[in-house]
Amino acid sequence: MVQPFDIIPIVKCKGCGVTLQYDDPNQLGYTPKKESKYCQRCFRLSHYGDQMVSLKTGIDPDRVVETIQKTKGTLVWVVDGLDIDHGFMDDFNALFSNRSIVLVVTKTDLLVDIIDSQKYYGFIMDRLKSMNISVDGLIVTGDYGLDHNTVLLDQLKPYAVDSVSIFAGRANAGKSTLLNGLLNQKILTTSRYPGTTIDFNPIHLDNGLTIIDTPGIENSESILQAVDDSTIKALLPTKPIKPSVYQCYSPQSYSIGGLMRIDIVPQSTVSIVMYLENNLKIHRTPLDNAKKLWSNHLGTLLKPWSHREYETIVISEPLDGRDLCINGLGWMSFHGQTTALSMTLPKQVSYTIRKRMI
Ligand SMILES: Nc1nc2c(ncn2[C@@H]2O[C@H](COP(=O)(O)OP(=O)(O)OP(=O)(O)O)[C@@H](O)[C@H]2O)c(=O)[nH]1
Ligand SMILES: [Mg+2]
Repeated sequence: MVQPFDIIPIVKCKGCGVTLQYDDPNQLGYTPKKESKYCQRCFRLSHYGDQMVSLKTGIDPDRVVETIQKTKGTLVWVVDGLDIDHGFMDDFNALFSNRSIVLVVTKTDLLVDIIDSQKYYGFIMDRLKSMNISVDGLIVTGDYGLDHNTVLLDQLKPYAVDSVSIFAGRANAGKSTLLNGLLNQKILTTSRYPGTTIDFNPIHLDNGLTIIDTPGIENSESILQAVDDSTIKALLPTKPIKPSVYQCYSPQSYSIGGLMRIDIVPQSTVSIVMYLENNLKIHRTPLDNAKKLWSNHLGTLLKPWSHREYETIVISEPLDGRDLCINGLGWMSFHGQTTALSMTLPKQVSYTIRKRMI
């Protein structure tokens, strides 16, 4: 017979929403202390920034979407302001129809040196239109709008028509950071790595409202999925982006570390402005030397790099006046006509071409 003291209640980690367990240190949710409110992984992430387990695994994106669909409430969709293009799933509005959706754009403090707030706001509105995404409200956080908590709450109020608000979005968009700001307390675990929040994590507020932190929806076509866990942070900007400008007069190849390479034959002059993590090294070489450089130096001089196979994609669409956005990496802006342009990047990493942001 089961004795009452054998019944262990299900307790969730306050930091990441995972069910706590006390038996297996190698599985998610482990904590050695029964009275602990946080799992060991959250404790270590918060105190030592230590990864413990791969943060790219374990959360099934379809399950996250299904659970959001089944949960009644206002959807607060959080998007990383550096990568609006890859912040949504295909058919976004069809996935989340018949509910109020507020879009919150984060990390705009990283854009302060390159675009002003009015232009940025206009850019987002345009971009949403061209991606066929419609939302009921748009809030731009950080340096371009507001500081968290009270202001954000006030801005959310008109749209948060339900007593429940679900904060969801791609992994690493800044959902848990935003909620900590809104709560004015560091309750939820945040980290530089995608995949920090493990399960749905409701927080009941004194005023009767509930806000729910959710696991980020993994972006399988992001370059972050194509590199080792230890490399991820080298790709993610933490300081305002400083663009680097290149003038291309003759056939040239530009390698971003060993992550990707872009080969250009200009018609006359092409200027390229790259918006990437500031410490990534760009190697420029005459086009006829590019193949040799890659075969001799990928992973040594050219790093960070990917263990995945690479593929070369010929871009026939004119890029003059356009941005080429690489999923998870950043974007480059082109001015001037090219005769030929191709890029080599790890397989399954997606890209978009859009009207220039700046
Ligand atoms: N500069 C800057 N960094 C931010 C901002 N918001 C979040 N971050 C950083 O982005 C990283 C990810 O933030 P999280 O809050 O953990 O993101 P998340 O969406 O909850 O991530 P998952 O739980 O993995 O889906 C952390 O390093 C944060 O410090 C912001 O507005 N500006
Ligand atoms: Mg989170």
